[in-house]
Amino acid sequence: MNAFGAASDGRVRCPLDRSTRVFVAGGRGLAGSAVWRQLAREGFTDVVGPGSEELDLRERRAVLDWFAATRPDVVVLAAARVGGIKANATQPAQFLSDNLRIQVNVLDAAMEHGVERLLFLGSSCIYPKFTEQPIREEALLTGRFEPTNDAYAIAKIAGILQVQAVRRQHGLPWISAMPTNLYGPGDNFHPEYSHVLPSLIRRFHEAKESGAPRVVNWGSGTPRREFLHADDLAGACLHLLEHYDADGPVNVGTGTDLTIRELAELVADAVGYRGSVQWDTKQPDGTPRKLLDVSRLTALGWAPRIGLREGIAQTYAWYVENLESGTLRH
Ligand code: GFB
Repeated sequence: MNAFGAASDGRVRCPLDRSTRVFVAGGRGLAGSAVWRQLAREGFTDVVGPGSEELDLRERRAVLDWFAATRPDVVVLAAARVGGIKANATQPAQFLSDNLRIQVNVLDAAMEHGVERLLFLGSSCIYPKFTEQPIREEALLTGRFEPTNDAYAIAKIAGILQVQAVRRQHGLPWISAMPTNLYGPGDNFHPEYSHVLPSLIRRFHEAKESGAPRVVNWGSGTPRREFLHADDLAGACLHLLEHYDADGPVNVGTGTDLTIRELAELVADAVGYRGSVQWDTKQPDGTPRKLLDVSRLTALGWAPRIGLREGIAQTYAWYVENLESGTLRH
């Protein structure tokens, strides 16, 4: 039996008081800003989360002091160093060190200051490179990682384990969620280091603007990926905080995937690019397929709402607007 008397599959009903103080760690990032918007939409009145210039979550003393002063009741840990395949492959030392430090500092501080409800966000890249598809939560640690993101995966797995350890040792109802590849407004559109979807939006947009007859994307175009809009992730986060209390992480995805080539066609379409598309097979493909089994989440009564075509169109509109107003992060 756990804190909320959950059923064996972790199902509970534990609504959060809308006046409770919620700390969204990483509240300026893609996932965290969506969680913040969701909480505001749902009537939460005391959401806090300083930007990294104000509080560097890698600095242990600063994090402990901030928790002592602010005393949040609930924490959504969406802060992380993230990036696409090239960022992960070329900066493994930072991905390992920054993510471990952010997590340990926030989780330790939350423990020390008696945070009762906490949601830790991991990633679908924690699962083995070659594993049965769709990937069930039980596949964790059953095989070798995709080498381009092993450092990030190990850091995220350490976070899952720390959450489980706190549950075991202190009986707190902390939980973890594993989102699939995310996209949406507020994403990073860096030409080299971002994830594939924002990279393609930028590349196709620039090609359209300059009248370039062709674009060259990375890899073979054959890997399959699943894409979840950040607003859907945010909905799932709140749903899990209010309906789930168990040890195991919960996959968060749409349950459907497509090839990178198909994704490129969708993006070209949304942008209105009519030139040709080529593939640079010297660039890494990464894991061949990464589709999450979302039955655990579905059984808890949650499903995504935003279709990929609609989500890409909305994200592209956001990109153009922010490009024109000079407010893009990259
Ligand atoms: O989104 P992405 O970088 O992440 O790349 P992963 C997905 C696929 O898109 C790969 C292809 O097969 C790339 O070769 N791709 C094609 C491109 N063109 C591009 C491009 O211009 N930019 C990028 N980035 N890719 C990440 C992990 O893996 O997934 C992270 O490295 C994290 O740790 C994230 O977990 C969710 O899906 O391959």
